[in-house]
Amino acid sequence: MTDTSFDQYREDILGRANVADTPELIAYYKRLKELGTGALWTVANKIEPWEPVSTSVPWIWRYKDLRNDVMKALELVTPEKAGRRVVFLENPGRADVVAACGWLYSGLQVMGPGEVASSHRHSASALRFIMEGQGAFTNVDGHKMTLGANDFVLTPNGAWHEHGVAEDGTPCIWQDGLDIPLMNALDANFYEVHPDLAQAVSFPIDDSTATWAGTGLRPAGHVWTKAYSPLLKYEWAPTYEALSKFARVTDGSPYDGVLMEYVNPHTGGPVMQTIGASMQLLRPGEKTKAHRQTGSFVYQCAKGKGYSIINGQRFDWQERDIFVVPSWMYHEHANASDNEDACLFTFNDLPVMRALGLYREEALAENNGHQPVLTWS
Ligand code: GTQ
Repeated sequence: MTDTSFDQYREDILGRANVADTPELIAYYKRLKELGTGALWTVANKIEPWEPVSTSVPWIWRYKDLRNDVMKALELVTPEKAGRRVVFLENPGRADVVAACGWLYSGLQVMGPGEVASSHRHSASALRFIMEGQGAFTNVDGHKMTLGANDFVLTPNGAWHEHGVAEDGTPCIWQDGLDIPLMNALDANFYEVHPDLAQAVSFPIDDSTATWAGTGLRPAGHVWTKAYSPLLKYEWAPTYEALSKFARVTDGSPYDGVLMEYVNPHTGGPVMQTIGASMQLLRPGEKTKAHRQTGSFVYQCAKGKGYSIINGQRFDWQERDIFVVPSWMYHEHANASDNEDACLFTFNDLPVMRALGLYREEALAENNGHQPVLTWS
């Protein structure tokens, strides 16, 4: 039996919609449309597929292709006029909702020395992953933080935030990640500009890491009631050190190598309510097996080089390249170097999947867990 005839057979015996058009039915559908209605059996198989069918496509944005054009925005618009000077990443299947993948937005923000983008807050949860430049900072609810390459910083929903670069800094580019499309899908997106355009720095610089980043320690007597992590910045050096140490004592996951999640030190849970993030290390020459998950994933290569096979398509990546894995698509990763680690930063919507009881994962059973490569880019 071919695949198509098997699907037909399943639909015939398992009660899936399978109604052939007749002139009477076509006239009936027309009439239903006039009434602002429709016959469920004409759309049932589409709106209730056997399993998730993402309209997002696996995709890669290579930094060598984007960098010059992102820098060019420095000359073309000011942060005052643009609000945020950002080149967003548009998934070809999600242009209508300005998503990089699923319900996740991503963009590359660029700022020059001495520039500041005005303070605002919104329902969308946001994060930054620093790509290059010296002197970047962000101020989140009065907590000002200095930022360096591969630092991961939160600007949680409802928190005032503004970004900038010190006078003596260099042009900085960082990746923004937000759940703007999800907030819009839920019709729940509010946006507010700070009454003073800039907010005060209310705490000592980098107080969040000084207070909450102690390994295995938490500040005695500190009360934290917000739904997101009190640790707002996760620096690269301790992150890489944690991964390197863990790699000495674990084989890691067959699908992800050595993967560690950024967590809220207060709860041990994800950093924000809707967005989770992790960093994974692939050892020299390591090749993982394929699995698939409900959830959308936006990756940035933070170190090294390699490739990922996503839904049968191979994407070669190196430091600063960004690629996406849509929900329920098989993916596997490989480190292409024989002597250097490769590290992949990821943000995702797993906290939403888990909170709603929708999280699933499945290993590829066939072919020893590896996908055949159908296309290569
Ligand atoms: O910095 O708050 O790329 O609100 C898109 C929307 C960045 C931000 C983006 C935003 C921001």
